Amino acid sequence: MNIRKEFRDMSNNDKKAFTDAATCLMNTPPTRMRKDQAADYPGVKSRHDEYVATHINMTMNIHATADFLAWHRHFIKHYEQDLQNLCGYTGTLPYWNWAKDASAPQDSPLFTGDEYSMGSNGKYIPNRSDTYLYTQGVNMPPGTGGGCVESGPFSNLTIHLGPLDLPNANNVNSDYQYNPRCLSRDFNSFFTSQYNTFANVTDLVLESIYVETFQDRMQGYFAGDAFGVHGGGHWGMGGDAADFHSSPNDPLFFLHHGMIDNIWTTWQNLDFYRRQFIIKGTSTLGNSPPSAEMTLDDVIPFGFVADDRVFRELMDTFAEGYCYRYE
Ligand SMILES: [Cu+2]
Repeated sequence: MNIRKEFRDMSNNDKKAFTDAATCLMNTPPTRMRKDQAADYPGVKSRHDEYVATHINMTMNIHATADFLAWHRHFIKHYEQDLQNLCGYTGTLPYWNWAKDASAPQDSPLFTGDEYSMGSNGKYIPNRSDTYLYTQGVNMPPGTGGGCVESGPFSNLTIHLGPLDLPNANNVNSDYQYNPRCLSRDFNSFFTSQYNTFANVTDLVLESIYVETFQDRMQGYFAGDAFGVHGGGHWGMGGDAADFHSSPNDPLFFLHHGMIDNIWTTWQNLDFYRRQFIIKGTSTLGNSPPSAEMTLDDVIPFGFVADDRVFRELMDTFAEGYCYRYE
């Protein structure tokens, strides 16, 4: 049994081993993209980029779908395995319990910017105005950073893909365009204090009887809850982690989705007999364009990340090939 810990509960040595391995993956060449595909994916320069490109490619089929939770579970599980197999990491994937930092994520011990942190906030860019987010109908105030990650792990990083749909950014013109730049962050309590508190998590888990309610509310497709814990976390991190398509550019993506997976397992475990294999929905974002209801026998693709998997195999963290739990 592998135990996934909250990042702040790890020893300094383990924290650094994790961020070293995450950096290593960004310096490891692609492993699954064939040479003859490289011309179609000019921005894919590393193994890490294969995760980003796969997420870009599948964005409209893995969010607000039946397999949102399962797809991201397997995506981050494979990331954990790559850290171990390609970069000599002996630990497990940490998660970030943002509820502990919901009032001021920029002050979190995870982001002090020392060598045992997940890297700092982005450099503060003053004098920015609010941004209207059309999809959610929300006026977003500027966050506490906005520029490049300044210190600690990931501060000397060059990322290659995206952004595709980030407000106030130079978005790329084509999906896999090569766009070298620093990693940016912009922690913003406007989101986390509304959507990522302990009360948000408990209400989500305890009030969602049906999986469709649970997954919709988590992603914020719910009247009066425009972001949910999933969207609140992404926008609360800001910068590259807030780009709908290319958010896995920031290694923090994998800690955020660890927390999302943690919440899903908690919800499943409250009534495991009924919830272990319960799914609901289609394979297109919000069923647009309309598509068939997914079943547990469906084969789910993982692009450059991993082999295809049968949906049913992704439903239980104690199943064959998994065997992990959250502490
Ligand atoms: Cu995603």
